[in-house]
Amino acid sequence: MSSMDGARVEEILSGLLAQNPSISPKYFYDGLGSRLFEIITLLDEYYPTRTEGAIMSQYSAEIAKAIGKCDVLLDLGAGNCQKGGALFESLMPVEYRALDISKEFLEEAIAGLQEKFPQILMTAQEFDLQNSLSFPELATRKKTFFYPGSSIGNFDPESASNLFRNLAEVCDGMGGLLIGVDLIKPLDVLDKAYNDSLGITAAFNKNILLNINRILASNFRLECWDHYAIFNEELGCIQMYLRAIEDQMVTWPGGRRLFKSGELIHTENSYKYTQEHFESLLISAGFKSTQSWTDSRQHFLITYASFDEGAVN
Ligand code: AVJ
Repeated sequence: MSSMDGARVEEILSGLLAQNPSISPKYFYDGLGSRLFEIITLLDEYYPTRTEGAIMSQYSAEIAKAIGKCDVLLDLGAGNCQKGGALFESLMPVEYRALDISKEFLEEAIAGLQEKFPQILMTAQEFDLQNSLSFPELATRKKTFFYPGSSIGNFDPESASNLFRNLAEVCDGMGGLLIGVDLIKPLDVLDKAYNDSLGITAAFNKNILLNINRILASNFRLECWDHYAIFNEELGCIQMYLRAIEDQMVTWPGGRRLFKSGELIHTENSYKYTQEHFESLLISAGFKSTQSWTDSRQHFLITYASFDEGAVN
């Protein structure tokens, strides 16, 4: 076991053994989980990905104009680099850096993009956004960060704020952040998006236990757990849990835990914002201005936060 694996095991165990057990949503994305998420994005009920794509393509010229000359484009949580690559035509960055928690998809994706855009310098970097960002080698360069998909929704507002502060600092008065976030909307729309009729979100949620079994050599049994997703109005987020169907003992080398029938393991928070709240977080973090774009139903928001005093919307 590498030290990295040891740290992962520690993190997972402390979540599983806590009074209110939890597993970090980053453990959703093993090979199967990443594919299940891709299927979620194809569901009628799951509006975010499709809506974000429509806003990005409808306003691509305005977005490119707001960003201006793009030197280094840093893609946070790049995955298959599809969304980052879609910006190349309009932004034409000098350099593209794809960051993600796993390098697995990155290198292949970059190889494909490099063929289409040989003039752009492209690199992949393994990175967990729970850690703070710093790019000393890019100190004098104008940096445009790209964080699409409402991945920011997995952070609570205070942690989101800290990430924004970190990004504003790294930008050092130049460039900015282009970010997609899910908006607060009628409950039934939210509910359907996380309780889809095909049960893909349920499979996505339960698959986290298969991944944990692999990492911990634990013995979670999927038939003993139900998917449970609910909007927490107080916090403003969708919360996903796995609910024990019956009393059960789960064991792993060196430990075990009894889960009582009905007990919950928290697997994800997905925060939703109003435009006003989201923009105010960015401004408080140090960005000078924001410009936002949304769809006609106001389901999703794209914001560019920058250091240009002019770009007020
Ligand atoms: C990738 C975090 C944006 O919160 O909607 C989809 C993940 N979870 N269905 C989201 C997810 C359940 C997704 N994010």
